[in-house]
Amino acid sequence: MNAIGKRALSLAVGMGIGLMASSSAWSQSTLEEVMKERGLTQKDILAAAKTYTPTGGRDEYIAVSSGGQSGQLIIYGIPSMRLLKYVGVFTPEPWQGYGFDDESKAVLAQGRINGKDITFGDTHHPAFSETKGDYDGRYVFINDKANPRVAVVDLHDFETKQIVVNPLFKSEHGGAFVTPNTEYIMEATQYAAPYGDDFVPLEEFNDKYRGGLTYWSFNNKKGRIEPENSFTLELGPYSQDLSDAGKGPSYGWGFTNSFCTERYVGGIEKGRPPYEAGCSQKDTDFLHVTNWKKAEELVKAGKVKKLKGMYLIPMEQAIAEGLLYLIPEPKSPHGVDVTPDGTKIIVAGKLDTHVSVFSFDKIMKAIKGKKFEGTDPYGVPILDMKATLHTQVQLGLGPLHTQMDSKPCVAYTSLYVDSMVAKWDYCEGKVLDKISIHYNIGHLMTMEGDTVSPDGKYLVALNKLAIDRFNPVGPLHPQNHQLIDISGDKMQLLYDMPLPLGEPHYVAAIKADKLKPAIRYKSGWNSRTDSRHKWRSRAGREKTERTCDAAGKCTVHVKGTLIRSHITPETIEVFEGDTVSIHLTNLERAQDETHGFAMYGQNVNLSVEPGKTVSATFVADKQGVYPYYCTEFCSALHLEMQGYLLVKPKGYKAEATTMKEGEAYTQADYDKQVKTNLETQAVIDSVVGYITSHNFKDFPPVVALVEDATDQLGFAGEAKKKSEDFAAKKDWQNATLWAGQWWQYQVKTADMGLRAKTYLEEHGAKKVK
Ligand code: K7E
Ligand code: CUA
Repeated sequence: MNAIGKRALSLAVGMGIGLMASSSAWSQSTLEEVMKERGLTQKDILAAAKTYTPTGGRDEYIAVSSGGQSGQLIIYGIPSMRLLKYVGVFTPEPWQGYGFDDESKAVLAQGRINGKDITFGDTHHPAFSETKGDYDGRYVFINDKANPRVAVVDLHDFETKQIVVNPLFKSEHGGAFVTPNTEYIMEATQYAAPYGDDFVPLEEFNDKYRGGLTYWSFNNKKGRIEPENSFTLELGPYSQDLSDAGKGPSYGWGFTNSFCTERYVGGIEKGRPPYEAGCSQKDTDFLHVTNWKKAEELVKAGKVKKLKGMYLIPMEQAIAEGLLYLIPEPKSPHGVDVTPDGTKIIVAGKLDTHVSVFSFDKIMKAIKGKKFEGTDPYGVPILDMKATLHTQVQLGLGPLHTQMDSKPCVAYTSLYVDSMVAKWDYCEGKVLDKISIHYNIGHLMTMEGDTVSPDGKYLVALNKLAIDRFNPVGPLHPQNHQLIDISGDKMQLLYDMPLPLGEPHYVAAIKADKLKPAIRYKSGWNSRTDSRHKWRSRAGREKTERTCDAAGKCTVHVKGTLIRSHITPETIEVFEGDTVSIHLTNLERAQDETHGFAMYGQNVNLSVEPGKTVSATFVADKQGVYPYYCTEFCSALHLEMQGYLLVKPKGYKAEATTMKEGEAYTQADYDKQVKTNLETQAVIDSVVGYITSHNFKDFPPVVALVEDATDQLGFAGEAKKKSEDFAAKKDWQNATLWAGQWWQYQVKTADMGLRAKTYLEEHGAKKVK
C-alpha cells in the first residue's frame, strides 16, 4: 500500500476504533494514595464526587453569567462549573466574529449613543425569559449599567439579536428583570440626570435631574423589544437601584429600591463632603412600588405622551392614576427580591444588619386605606413602613441579595461585610444556617431561584474578591464563583471557580433540558435577523460581480462558500479603491463543522457556523497581495483551506503568462492516485454497509452526517469524471490533480461516515435487515 493509502487507513483506524487505554503509574495508584499525596480530606473527596463530571457527561443546569466590564455573557455548567462559552453582547468578540462581520456590526451599531460607538458594556443582571413566572429557555436579557442599554440574546443559538438604548437615561442599574410572561423588561436608572441631552447645572439637581423606570415592551412572537410600545415612569432624582417584578398575587406590579434619597450632590473639589457621606445620612430610603399593568392601560388608551420616542408617564400623572407609591426601607438598600409565591418582597439594607420582608397584601391594604405618612418632595405618597412590613430579621453585616430555595419560606441572603451566606426563614423570621465564603459576596444564585418554582439544590456565591484562593496572576485577580450544596440542612462548600472576564454581578441558572439550541442553521441563514441571507450561495453557484456607478466608484460582491477543505473562490481580484463585500456560506450540515475566515491587513475575521452566511465589507484602499484562510482546524487539509485577495493597481493590465506549477505529473502518478482512490472507496463501502445495515434513521445527528457524506461523495463523483476526461485526453497533469481532488472528497466522506459509525456504536444502534 502506498503512503497515501496508509494515511487513509490510519485515519479510518483512528476514527473508527477506539484506542486501547494505556496504563500509567497514575491510574494504578489507589484513592487513598492520591488523597495522601494531594492532602485531600474525605470532605474534599465528597465535594469532588458531587461536581466531577466524567468525559462526555453533561451538566444539570446551565448558568448564564454577566461578563461584567467585558460587556459579554459567560455560559457555564453546574455542578461541573466548566466554562462553555462567552457570548459577545455589547463588545466585539473575535472568536464568534461578533463585531467583525457586517451582520453583527449592525447589532452593535444599534447600541450607539449619540452616534458614538460604545465598544464595552458594564453588564450586571442577566434575566431569562419567563412564561407564567417560570424560565422558558427562549431568551436571555442583559443590561449595561454605564450606557443605559438592554440586549436580547436568543438561546436558540446563543447570539445577540438586539440592543436597545434608553433615550431618557444616562445610566441604569435596575435591569434586566422580566415580568412573569416576559411582557416587559424592567430597567431603572442609577444616577439621576436630565432626560434631555443639554447641559443642566448641578444646582438644578432637584428640579431638572430625574430617575426613572422603563418597562421595555417585549414582542414574544418576534423575540424583539419594541421601543415604540415601551414606557417609562418618571421618578425622583433618587439613585434607583435594583428591581423585581411581582408575580402571583403581586402580578402587574413592580418593585424598585433606591439609595441617596437625600438627593445629595457631592463635590470634594469644592470642599463639599463626598457623595458617600451625603448619601447615607437618612435612616431610610425608598422602595418604589409601580403598577405596570395600569400604566400599560393608560399607554394603550393613548393617554400618555412621548418624549424622545418613548412613552413617558410624568410623576404627576402617575400619582393621579395610582401608579406609583413609596415605602421607606432600611438605609442604602441593595437587593429587592419577590418571593416565589409573590406575597412578599425582601429588601436588604447594606448599612443595616436586617433584611426587611414587606407583605404585598399589607401594601395593598395601606394603599386602599390611604395609610400614607406623607409625600416625597414631588408629591408621591409614602406608605407607612410599619403597616407594610411582614417582619424584619437580623442576618449579619452588609446583607445584599436574596435567593429562594425549593423549600417553602427558605431564602439565602448574601452578607457582603461578613463574607457569609445566611440561610433563613422569611415566614417565621429566623436564621437557619450560615456559611463562610471567600470573600465579600455580592449576588448569590440558586437554581431557577428567581422563578415561581425554584429548584434549590445548588447555590453559587459570586464573590467580589478572590485574594488567596487561586494562583496569583498579577494585581488584577479573577472573581470567585463558589458552588455550595444546599440540598441538606447545612450548606456545604463544593467548588471554587475563578471567573477571569470582568466583574460578573449576577448569574442565573436554568435547567439544561429547557434549552434546545440548534446545531446548525438553515442553509444560507442570516443569524442576526433570523431570515434567509440575501447573499447566500450554494455549491456551484458561487460568483464574483463588480459593478461601478456613474462616478466610477466600484463595488465587488463575492458570493462564496466554505466546505471542507476549500474556500470558493480561491482567488478574488479587485482594483485599488474598490469596496469589497465578501459573503460566505458554510455548506456543512455536520455538527461542529465551523469554518473561520481571516484575511491579512483588513481586520476581516469571520466565524461561519454550518448553514450560516456572513459578510465582510471593506475598502481595498491599497494595492497588494492579501492571503486569506480558514481559522478553524476543520479537517486534515485545513491548512490548505486558503486563497488570495489580489488588489491590482488602478489600470493594471494582465500580461499573457501562464501559471507554472511546482510539479509535473505523468501517467504513473495518475495511476498511483487512482489505485489509492479505489482502496479508499473500499473503506467507504464498508462503512456505508455498516450504517445502512443499522437503524441510522433513528439518530438525527447521524442522518445529518450521512447527508453531508452523500454530498461529498457526489462531489467526488464529479471530480472523478473530470479526472477521467483529462486522462482520456492524456492530459496527465489535470487528470492527476482532479484524481487528487476526487480523493479529497472521498476522505471527507470517510471521515463523516466513520463519525456516523462511531456514533451508532456508542448509542446502541440496532441491526436491521
Ligand atoms: Cu453588583 Cu446587582 Cu449590579 Cu449587587 S449589583 S453586587
Ligand atoms: Cu475550514 Cu479550516
